[in-house]
Amino acid sequence: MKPKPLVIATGNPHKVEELRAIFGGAGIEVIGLGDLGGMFVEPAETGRTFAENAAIKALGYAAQTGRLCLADDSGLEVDALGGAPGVISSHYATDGVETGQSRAERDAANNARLMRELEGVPRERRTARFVCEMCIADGAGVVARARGTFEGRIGERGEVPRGGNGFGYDPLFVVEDGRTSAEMSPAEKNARSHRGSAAMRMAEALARIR
Ligand code: ITT
Repeated sequence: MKPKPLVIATGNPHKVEELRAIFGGAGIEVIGLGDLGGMFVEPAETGRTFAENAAIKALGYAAQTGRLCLADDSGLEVDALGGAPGVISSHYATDGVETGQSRAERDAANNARLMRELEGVPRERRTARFVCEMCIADGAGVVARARGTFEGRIGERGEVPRGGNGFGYDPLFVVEDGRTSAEMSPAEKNARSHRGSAAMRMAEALARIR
C-alpha cells in the first residue's frame, strides 16, 4: 500500500517549499500542516539545541495530527559571535522573544542586527554555517533524526545583501564562489544546503522504515 504523505510540521512556508522539492526528487510525497485542514497549536521551542527543538516540534505536531510528522529546526551559527544567533535565529533581533511581527519584518530586523554585530570584523573572521536538525516522529515517539550543515561567511557591508531567492539570512550568506545563497536557484541551494543534506539522509532513513 502507498504510504500516507509525510507531514512537514512547520509554520514557515519557505521550508515546506524547499522540502517539497527535495523529498519529491526522492519519490516521497509531502504535505504541509495547512493541507490537513485543522487548527494546530505551535509547540513552544524551549530546547537549548536545534536537535531538542526539532524533537519538540515533531512530537508536538505528531500528537496533534496523529500523522508521521517531520520537523526542521535550523539556524545560523557565526563563529565570531560564539555561535550566535543559533537557536534564536528566527527571533535574533528581539533576543529570542516572540513579538508578533511578520516573518518578513523579523527577517529584515534579524539581518540588520547581524550586520551591526559584525561591524568591523574582517572578512576572514566572518565564517558561519547554517545548521539543520530534522526529526520525524509519530504518536509513539521519535522515529528518525538527521543533521545537515552548509558552510559560508557573512558578507561585508557594501558586498551584501544580494539576491532575491531563499529567505531569512540568505541574502547575507556568501558561499565559496562569492555568491550568496539568495543568488542560487532553489534547485542549487537544495543540492548544497543544510536542509538539503539533512533531508537526503532522512529520505534514506524513511526508505528503511516505511
Ligand atoms: P518553524 O519553527 O515553524 O519550522 P521557523 O522559521 O520559526 O519555522 P526555526 O525556529 O527553525 O524555524 O528558525 C529558523 C531560522 O533560521 C529562520 O527563520 C531563518 O532566520 C534561519 N534559517 C534557517 N534556514 C535558513 C535558510 O535556509 N536560509 C536562510 N535562513 C535560514
